[in-house]
Amino acid sequence: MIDLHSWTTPNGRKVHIMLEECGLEHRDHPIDFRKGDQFTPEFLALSPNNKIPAIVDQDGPGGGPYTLFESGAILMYLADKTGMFWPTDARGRAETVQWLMWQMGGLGPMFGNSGHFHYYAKEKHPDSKAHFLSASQHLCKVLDAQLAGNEFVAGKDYTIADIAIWPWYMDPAKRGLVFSDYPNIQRWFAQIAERPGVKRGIQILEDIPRAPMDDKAWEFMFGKTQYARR
Ligand SMILES: N[C@@H](CCC(=O)N[C@@H](CS)C(=O)NCC(=O)O)C(=O)O
Repeated sequence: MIDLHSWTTPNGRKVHIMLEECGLEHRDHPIDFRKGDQFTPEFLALSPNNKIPAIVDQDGPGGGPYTLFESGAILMYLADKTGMFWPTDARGRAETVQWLMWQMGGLGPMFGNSGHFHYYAKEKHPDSKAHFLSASQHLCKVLDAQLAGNEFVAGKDYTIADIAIWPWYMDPAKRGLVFSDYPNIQRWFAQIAERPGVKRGIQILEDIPRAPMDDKAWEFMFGKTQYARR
């Protein structure tokens, strides 16, 4: 049994999809960061960086509970645990890790910041908005070119690299991106959207009532509480 502590954002959803794709049993615990759930002592004990997702595998390595945070690390751990979506040959595995790192270090932060300046930022910073949009558009061009010659991100097989990237394209307009500019990404996105495990994964925690995006929520997410020393 895996205890999942998460929310319906791209970093959360990649783990939700992986759990469903692998057929792993899980109990879901919502962390609504508009309510400040990410700052409870119980959650910080699992995820000291106050970010979702975190998991506790009740049947961890060597037996007993094992806690892990950082979505990329969780995907690799679950892939190791199940042997799924993780090529066994050295070349295939390195390609998968390469694109996973590309997502974790590049696409995630750039899309997140582009979303921030298009959607959440209280003050409009045209330079910041343009900078993160250009960086995101650049990453889309790189991915679109990769998918022009490959069915999946790391080649012919569906891997954790696809699972890590896919949820970031669920709402491209929120980040200022025009999806039709990237036809190969659109083809890949539509193909993966049809997978039953993906359909189930994106339903996880969807029905939980969420707190409104008001001043209190903004303070938790981007104000003093977010950056307090703990
Ligand atoms: N590198 C981390 C990023 C996690 C992350 O940024 N999570 C966001 C939601 S997508 C979060 O928990 N935000 C709540 C907060 O910052 O307080 C990962 O991939 O797990």
